[in-house]
Amino acid sequence: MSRDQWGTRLGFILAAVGSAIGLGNIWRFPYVAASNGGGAFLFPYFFAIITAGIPILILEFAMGHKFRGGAPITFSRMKKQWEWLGWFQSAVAFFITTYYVAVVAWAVSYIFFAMTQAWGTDTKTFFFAQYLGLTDSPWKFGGLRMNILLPFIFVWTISYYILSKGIKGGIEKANKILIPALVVLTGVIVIRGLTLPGAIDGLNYLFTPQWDKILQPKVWVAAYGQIFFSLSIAFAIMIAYSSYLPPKTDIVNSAFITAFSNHGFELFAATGVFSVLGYMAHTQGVPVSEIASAGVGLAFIVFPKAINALPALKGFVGATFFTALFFAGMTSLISIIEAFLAGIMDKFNLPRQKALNICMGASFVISLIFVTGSGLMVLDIVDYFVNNFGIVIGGLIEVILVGWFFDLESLRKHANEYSDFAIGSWWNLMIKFITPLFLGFMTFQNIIENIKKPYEGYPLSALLAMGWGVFAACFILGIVFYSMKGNNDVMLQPTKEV
Ligand code: MET
Repeated sequence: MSRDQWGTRLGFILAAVGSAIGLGNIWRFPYVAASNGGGAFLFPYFFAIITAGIPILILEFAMGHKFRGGAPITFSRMKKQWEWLGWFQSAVAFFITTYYVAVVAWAVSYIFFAMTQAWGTDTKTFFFAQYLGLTDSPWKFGGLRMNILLPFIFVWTISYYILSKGIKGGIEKANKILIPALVVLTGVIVIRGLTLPGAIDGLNYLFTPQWDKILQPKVWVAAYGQIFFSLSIAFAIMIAYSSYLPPKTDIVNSAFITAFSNHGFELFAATGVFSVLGYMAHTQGVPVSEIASAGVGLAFIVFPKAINALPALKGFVGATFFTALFFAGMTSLISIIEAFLAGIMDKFNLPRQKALNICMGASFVISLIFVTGSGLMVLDIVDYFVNNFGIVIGGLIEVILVGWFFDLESLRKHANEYSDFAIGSWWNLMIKFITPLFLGFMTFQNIIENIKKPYEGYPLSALLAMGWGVFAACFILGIVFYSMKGNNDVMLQPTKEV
């Protein structure tokens, strides 16, 4: 079987940007920043972009491009046993998919709610009680929520359709439409936000550093976690996407364009969100910090409230915001499914359609848990553990293995081969020393903290099963898939020398 390929380099960049820009930028970044000291978060955030985000993105583009496979085949071509890490990262991607799709489905519902402000004045009760039917424990599922099931199936169906059309005809095409549309929609929110009174208070909150917070390891781990999540690195996506690149490709430039577009967009979208929050704080006479600290509910509770407070065009601005969230989520969702789909297609030599049915079938079944009354709590736990441990530790192992037990220099040469500007040895320094040191130390601290103090006060049994358990499941799935008999002999030989 010949490997699928992107139609154009622009198509690849749009798809990579589409993967990077997602719920993480619009829904996650504002609340992670807000709960980690607002402006204080930005310093570790930029530090993590430079020391880890961009270097790892270049690394993954170079790896996928050179070894032409999804994460498992790529790692196995570097060293046979490393295939395990590829499966570990694919498992992380698999679990993220299961809850990511639910949040995209909420966004779809909220497009409609926004039109008439169906959420009423008490947006919190509406979201938690009426919409999610939230129970009082992660273990109390309370049955499937039919109101969520409909948009949920809608989102799954679109993803299935796009992915079944392949790389060029599906993913590339979808991104060519959705990404420009997303930029326009977000632009509308930013313009509306910035022209509201009080906007500046929201921006001040986001951009004023509170230096006392930055000594906490948890802020740094959250920053690294956010960078990895936001750039879609260390969980199989970018390796898979770059494996579909034509041989002569400018790797370095593509990585920089992807990273700058993603973080530029992240701050752009946050400008819109925080200026609207600033306006709301202004009208209610409360500090922005009070409004912004709403955790996962920021986009679905606080933002609707802010829409209610707008002087005009509430339906239009609200629907625009949630459509943006929907589009951003869709382009990321398809990338994360492609991440483990590529691994399955490679290893078992399956045609796309068949592999897609297996992969999406399995994630669909598990994702149903997020359509129940305890969905939000399970999501909060899984998201926290998968990001702060799964992604971060997968990334840590990746940089240690590749930096110390592989010819890193050969990857730098490969990345530079067709690139307009070459990366210097600073890159080796980041991959080999800076990232593993920082990430290793922070992760260690964070593990200790989490053992001492259970996350968010959830019952220990739930944290063990849904948090640590999912993390352990990624390890086990890694071993299981690694040991399965597949197309391994073929896997040792790159299909094409590049
Ligand atoms: N990069 C994506 C985001 O920021 C997340 C990974 S792909 C589901 O939302």
